[in-house]
Amino acid sequence: EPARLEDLALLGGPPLFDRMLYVGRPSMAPDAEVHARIQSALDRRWLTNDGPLVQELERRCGERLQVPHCIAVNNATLGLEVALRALGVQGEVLLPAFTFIGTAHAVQWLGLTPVFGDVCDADHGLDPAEVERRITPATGAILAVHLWGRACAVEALEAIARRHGIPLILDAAHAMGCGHAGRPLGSRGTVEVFSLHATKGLNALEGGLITTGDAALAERIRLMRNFGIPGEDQVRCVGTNAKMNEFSAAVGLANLDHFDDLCVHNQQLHAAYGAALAEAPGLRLMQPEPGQAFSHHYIVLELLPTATLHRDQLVSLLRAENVYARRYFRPGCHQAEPYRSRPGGPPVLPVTERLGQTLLQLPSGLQITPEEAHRLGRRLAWCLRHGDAVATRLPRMA
Ligand code: T4K
Repeated sequence: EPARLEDLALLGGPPLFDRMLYVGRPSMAPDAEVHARIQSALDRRWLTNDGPLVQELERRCGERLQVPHCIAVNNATLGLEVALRALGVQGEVLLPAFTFIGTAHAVQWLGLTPVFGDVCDADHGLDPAEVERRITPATGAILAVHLWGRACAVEALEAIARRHGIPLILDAAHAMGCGHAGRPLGSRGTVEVFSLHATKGLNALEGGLITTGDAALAERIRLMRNFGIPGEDQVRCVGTNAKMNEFSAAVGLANLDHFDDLCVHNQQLHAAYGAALAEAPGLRLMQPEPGQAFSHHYIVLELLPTATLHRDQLVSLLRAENVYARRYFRPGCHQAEPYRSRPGGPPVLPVTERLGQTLLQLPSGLQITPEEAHRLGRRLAWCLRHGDAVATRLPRMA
């Protein structure tokens, strides 16, 4: 515990950690296991185009997610694009503004029109009441996000989509290892799309998975992933190149062998942060949905109105301590280009705008031990307990 303000690294003390801790630092299987799988691809001289490692990854992830069809792609953004295209979505797509910009860009890139709604305070997912308010005959699909791996309001959103006869696409980029209603996420809505990006809990360097129970849709997705080519000398429809390569699948498979252990480690980190922050005034640590599987990959803090420091002041304090905390997601998509410059200007979305000002994410994964997480939590708690004094020594925040 710092005894004096000057013990904080930003005010001249030594940093809490002797190396930088990052949000998004990849957790990797032992090098030898990664190398062995990559070597197997080299030995086969089969490097991409639906290779054996990609097929193995699809099979194992499909089993794990308890979903009949699991199709690997080269990233989740293209995965969303291929899913939207394979569903023949036209016109407007209703989605939350509080998400990674890639969710919105996938829609815009296809020449569809993203229509932004606000999110629920409780789970940071698309608010069904907002969907009801904004849905029109021009709405071609609903695209909701399981943010931080917590299920969005899937039951309500499925009901709205069914009533309007439109598909529900779920951005499950964060949701590997996470469940809802006693099952893994991945089989809700019409189709779900996971990310296997390096910063994700299960990583394949770059990659994604599209999951669905609809066999005909799965077949269209497989075709579109590979230029619309079903086999030699045939082209059945328009397609793109959304194929995962064998090196990515090799990394994904090696990491999959250790993924359950990683989730346990992350749960221990979450508990250590939670214990240290229990007494911190004005701050809430995001909790999983009770009783459901959770990866704890995202450690998300929310600064409450009673907090003595602004979120950005905490981020500066942490950077000096060698903790690269992040401020996902700001600005909200509605306030990012090209959307903010659309005629009529961006809608006012109070929850999205507040969360963009008050959330921060802390490091997780193998780079940090539970003991270190506890130390970091205690430093944060100390700063908040002495927030009034700390604030007088920091540059003024807007
Ligand atoms: N939907 C949602 C809800 C998403 O969050 C995402 C992606 C997508 C869709 C699209 O999925 P993909 O098409 O990417 O499969 C990062 C990721 O690039 C992005 O995948 C992710 N969401 C997003 C939340 O985070 P940036 O712009 O924040 O990345 P960057 O370069 O600032 O890196 C993040 C942190 O990770 C840094 O602090 C450093 C650390 N890092 C990163 C990489 C790549 C490492 O330590 N090592 C690394 O190799 O977007």
